[in-house]
Amino acid sequence: MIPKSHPRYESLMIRKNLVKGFKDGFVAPEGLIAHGRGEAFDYLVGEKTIPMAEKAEKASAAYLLKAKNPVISVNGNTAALVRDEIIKLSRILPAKIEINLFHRTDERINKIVEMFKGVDVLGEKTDAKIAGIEHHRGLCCKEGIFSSDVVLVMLEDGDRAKALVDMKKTVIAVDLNPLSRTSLTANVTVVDNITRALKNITKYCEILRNNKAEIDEAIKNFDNRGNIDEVLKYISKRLEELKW
Ligand code: PTJ
Repeated sequence: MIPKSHPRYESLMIRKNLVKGFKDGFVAPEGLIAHGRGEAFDYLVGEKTIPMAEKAEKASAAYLLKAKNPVISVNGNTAALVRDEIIKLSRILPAKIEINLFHRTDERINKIVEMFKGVDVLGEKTDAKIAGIEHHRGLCCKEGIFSSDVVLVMLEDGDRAKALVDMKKTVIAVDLNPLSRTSLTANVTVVDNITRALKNITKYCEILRNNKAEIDEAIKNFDNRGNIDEVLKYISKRLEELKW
């Protein structure tokens, strides 16, 4: 039992949920390693939503609200950590949900479908392929990711992010590592923990949804490369301040 008074309660609970997901068979063992990398970067931003992430979250909401066929891509880690938030966001927009796994097995797919029971999810059967992607992440659905105009990806690998951008889709990536290939390739990079990012994107969808002018403004004012540069400056400054 982890007491609520523990100074690292939230972080320990996230780990606990991922380990449970792993034991239940839908989080890949590699997902635990990927989470460790994310945690390290979360330390660097102070385990909170920094202003540049907030700006990217607002821009993400604007792109998603403007989209004709937005899709939220789900993998093992996101199913374990933000299933409820994904469902909430998909209803507000509305957006389709598609399961897309790097370490794809029928067993893991079925378990994730079961976790989303009662909600329409794509990805159990695939009928299209993303050009240039040889691994399982390339398998997708015609009515989902394949024909989408805006895709929200979390804990993504750089290959698919690039392939989706090459397909002229707007790629929104949530990734704590501002230097990952995904972060540098996406159209909107949210350097924040998925546990905070999804809530914030949903919050901005609720704020912006009836305000076309503000949606256009949020998109116009957003410069992804400039924002990543600001994240890197923020981290450097923070490290300087922490020196003794
Ligand atoms: O469930 P599957 O089979 O699709 O596999 C999923 C994993 C995560 C194993 C797969 O996508 C993978 O290997 O991802 P990578 O290439 O390790 O990339 C994960 C990225 O997400 C890294 O840059 C991490 O820093 C970042 N990350 C990890 N945890 C979080 C995170 N970003 C935001 N929030 C997190 N909680």
